[in-house]
Amino acid sequence: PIDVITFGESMGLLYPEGAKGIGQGGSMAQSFGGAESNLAIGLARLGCSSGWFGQLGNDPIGTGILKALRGEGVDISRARQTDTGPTGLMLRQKVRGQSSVYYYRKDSAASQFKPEHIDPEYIASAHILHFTGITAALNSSCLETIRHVISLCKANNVRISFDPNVRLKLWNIEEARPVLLELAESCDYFLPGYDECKLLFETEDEQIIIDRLRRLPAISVIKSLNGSNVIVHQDHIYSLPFEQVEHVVDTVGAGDGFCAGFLAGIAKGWTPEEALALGGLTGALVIQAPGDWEALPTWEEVEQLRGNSIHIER
Ligand code: KDG
Repeated sequence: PIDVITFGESMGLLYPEGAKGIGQGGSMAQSFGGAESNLAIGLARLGCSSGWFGQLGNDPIGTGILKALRGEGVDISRARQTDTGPTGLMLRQKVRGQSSVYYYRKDSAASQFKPEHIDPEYIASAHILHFTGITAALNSSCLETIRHVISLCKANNVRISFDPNVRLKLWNIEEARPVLLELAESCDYFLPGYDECKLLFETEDEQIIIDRLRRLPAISVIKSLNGSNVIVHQDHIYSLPFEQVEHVVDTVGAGDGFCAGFLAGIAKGWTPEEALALGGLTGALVIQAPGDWEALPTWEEVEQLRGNSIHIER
């Protein structure tokens, strides 16, 4: 069995080195990103078993992503490289403190993922299956693939974790809302950000948002509500203030880092409240360095940072 299996689109990532913006000359640094592979790396570093799958192009970027994931200890036995499209790319820059992303992912290999590419036995081998709303946004065959995976999870008692990861460059909120709410109904762990809750529930009212989350079957975790991360489950609400962060370098990947820590805690058999503390720590570490996943901590680093306070192994 694998603690957490996830799937989605991973892409090459290019960002300017130094002070120049995209299109202004100068050199670009190479990395890769993808919410789901970020999460899989985070889990592996925290000592959990994790698997990632999806389609990549038969190109050096795709090969590099697979090598890096393998090197991090992520199981990629079901990941595929195909000739039907390239590996997607994203360019990112930070200008005057504001990050922007430019996608080059239309018709990518990942976007051609279909239900028949899923290995049911692999899905059944997971304790937890995680996906994000980014995959749902790609196109209808990717959304159908998610629905197929959900039905396999339900048939095999695999718990489902879902991060809506609203990306308004991929679809508009009117298209996204019904789909993401449908997926939220079918998961066991729903992991939205507070800003995403506002978009999904069409309100700025904190109480209404909490009431809507209470009606979901899932344990919901609101990432980032007034300086805290908050668990909402029926009548139970538990709020934990953010970790102190001295210097925020790059907030991209913070949500994935949080989810990795939270699910690592759940996979280790901790309570959601204990898992929330680990998620808060891993999310806080990611934003103190550039890149989406590079600063994700190992379990040893977590122990060093925390002394014994987070050591709740059962
Ligand atoms: O969550 C961080 C992601 O935004 C990044 O890694 C890229 O998956 C990504 C996307 O589609 O935006």
